[in-house]
Amino acid sequence: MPNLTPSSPLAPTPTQTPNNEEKSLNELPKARFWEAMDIFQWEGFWFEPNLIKAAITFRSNFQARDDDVLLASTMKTGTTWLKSLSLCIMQNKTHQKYEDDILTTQNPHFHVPTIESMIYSTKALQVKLYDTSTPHLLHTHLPYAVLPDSVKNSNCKIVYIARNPKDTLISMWHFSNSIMRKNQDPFALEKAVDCFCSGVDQYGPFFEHVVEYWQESQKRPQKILFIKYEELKTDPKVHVSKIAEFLGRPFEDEKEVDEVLWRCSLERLKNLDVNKSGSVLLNVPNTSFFRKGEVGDWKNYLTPDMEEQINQLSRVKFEPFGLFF
Ligand code: PAP
Repeated sequence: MPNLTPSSPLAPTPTQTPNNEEKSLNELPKARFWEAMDIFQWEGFWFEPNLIKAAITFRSNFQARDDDVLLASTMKTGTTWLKSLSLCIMQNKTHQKYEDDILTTQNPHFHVPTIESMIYSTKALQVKLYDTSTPHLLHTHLPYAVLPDSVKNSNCKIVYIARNPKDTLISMWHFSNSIMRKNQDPFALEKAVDCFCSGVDQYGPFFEHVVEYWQESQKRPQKILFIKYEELKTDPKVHVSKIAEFLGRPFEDEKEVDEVLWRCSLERLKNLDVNKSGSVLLNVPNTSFFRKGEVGDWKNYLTPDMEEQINQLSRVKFEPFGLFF
């Protein structure tokens, strides 16, 4: 049996008496994810049940301010990096001393929580989701369609980070193996590819998630900035400056850009004490957010058939929208 504890963020929490919400959850289409846990299809996407409940609460209660910033992504596309960069940009305190650097005090997922995963926080978060007295910097993995109306209709800004599907899948495979199959062999890659391609995946289908935000960013470029992990890797100064300008906090000079990029570099974050141990999310070690961070690592894992399976989907799902990776 997979080593899933009931308190894992990737595992459903047992409930004693089903209430109406849980009964209606049970009416949703259900599938087995990685032969380990049940996920449910809600609003066209697949989630573990606790995340659906959290998303419903968020959608019904959140009041966005015009100066809020919402980061968005599907899983393993560069969220940790984007959270770190945005924290530095929004704080605009890059000249602070090393010991005052917010990234040295806690893992980025503590400072910029993923809204629907806040239920799994191991620490008392400083972010008060439903308090509108100050602006928020938040993140979500939720698809665009289920965001609260106030997020869509206010002037709050959204930055979405996307990554090429093959590296996303390989990153997800490593991450999920480390969380869900700690003392077991890795889940068969062929099966993981099938889950990914069929869309029956955490926050899947991947392609639809990306396309929704892409289309919205095309319609409303002032509202949604769509960035690609690969662009950030190959031309970091240009793209981090674009994020800063979009957020209304342009860098003053090149030194500042270099400083932010250095502070948020994978090598540096990986080696900070706060990220080398502990966990800010139940059963998710902070170390699991930092691996290789390379473009093209999929070549070390995918067979030509798997590659073609994913390329074929990209051609059908992305290219008609002018989206290429
Ligand atoms: P999440 O969805 O669980 O939040 P996310 O941060 O989106 O994870 O993705 C993790 C990937 O980003 C890892 O990629 P890899 O598995 O291919 O190595 C991780 O290494 C990479 N990553 C994390 N921090 C950074 C960073 N500062 N710069 C570049 N890549 C990073």
